[in-house]
Amino acid sequence: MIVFHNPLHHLHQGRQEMFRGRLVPCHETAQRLDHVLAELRHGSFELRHSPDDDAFALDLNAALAQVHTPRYLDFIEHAWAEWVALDPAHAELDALPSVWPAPGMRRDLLPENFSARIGLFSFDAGTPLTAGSWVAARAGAACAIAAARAVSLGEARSAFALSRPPGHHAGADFFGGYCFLNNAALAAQALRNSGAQRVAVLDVDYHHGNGTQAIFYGRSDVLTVSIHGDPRTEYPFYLGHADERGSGAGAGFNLNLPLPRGTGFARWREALHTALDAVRTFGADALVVALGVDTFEGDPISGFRLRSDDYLTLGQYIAAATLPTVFVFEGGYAVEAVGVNTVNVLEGFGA
Ligand code: SP5
Ligand code: ZN
Repeated sequence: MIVFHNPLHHLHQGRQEMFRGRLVPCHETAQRLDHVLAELRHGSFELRHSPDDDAFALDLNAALAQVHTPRYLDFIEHAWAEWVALDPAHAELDALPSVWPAPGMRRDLLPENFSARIGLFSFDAGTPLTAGSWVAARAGAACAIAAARAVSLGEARSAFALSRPPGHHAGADFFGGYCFLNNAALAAQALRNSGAQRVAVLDVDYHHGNGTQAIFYGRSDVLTVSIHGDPRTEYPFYLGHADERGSGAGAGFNLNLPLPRGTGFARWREALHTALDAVRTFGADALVVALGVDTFEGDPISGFRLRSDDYLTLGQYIAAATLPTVFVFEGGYAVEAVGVNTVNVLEGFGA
């Protein structure tokens, strides 16, 4: 399997996230990815860097604009410089939003005030924007697109984008849930661009992929399926319920399979079976897997009970769909186990 790895991911390292009235250390750390990389080096994977040549940069800009809005991309690219220009002391802090527009308030006007703008383009106070966030996220997105291209060109049946920061909570015009650019959505769109008529996105991260769902909610060419902690009790709370089936032309092309906190692999794999049935019925030409391993029993912020060996089975199930497949790295916060669990999925999948 070809793996695209983002050598710039270290440039994004948030200090603190807001949790229950306190700023606590970020769960989404650079060490997570280092563990995956170390584990990959033990296996038979072909490691490549995310492309960074000028021609690819132009393609990347075009690809980003297919998934995200111009004003959002413009904000994320320049936010750090604006933040530091407000006060040189900001260079030692992260930018975190603290005010958001409620329904009925204006989203069409771009506020001049920085705090107002960072709130307009986000949905939580758990996703610090740092000096290197844009550069890291952009290089991570490049991995996702390069992985999609490698699979489209038939270089391999599957590829893995070791993107960081993660992506599936980021929408067309907002960040949150540790995510800035929606890597899985970018991979799906890249597969569409290079000829796949129907692309399925299967999201197995513990948290509902609200950004990916929202991006494709009105479209029938990309099926989005997500297995996740029930949003009645689990983050991101405000999306991911079973009755969300898509809208307009996209009606019937979104499937949510929420499961209660505490779910173990026996029940989880039944949901995976249902999810893969939906992918088959849809007639997908290619598959994107938003691969979070925060379903692990030892995950510090999640509530499912998968064990390390279960990830081998998970990979085998996905392989049985016999589709060209792009895996995109998402969550997983039991740092010591993230590498083994992630690589188990890839090894279970096979080539
Ligand atoms: C990509 C991804 O997995 N994003 C997840 C974002 C979750 N953010 C909310 C985290 C809530 C943290 N709860 C801490 C509990 C510690 N006991
Ligand atoms: Zn997650």
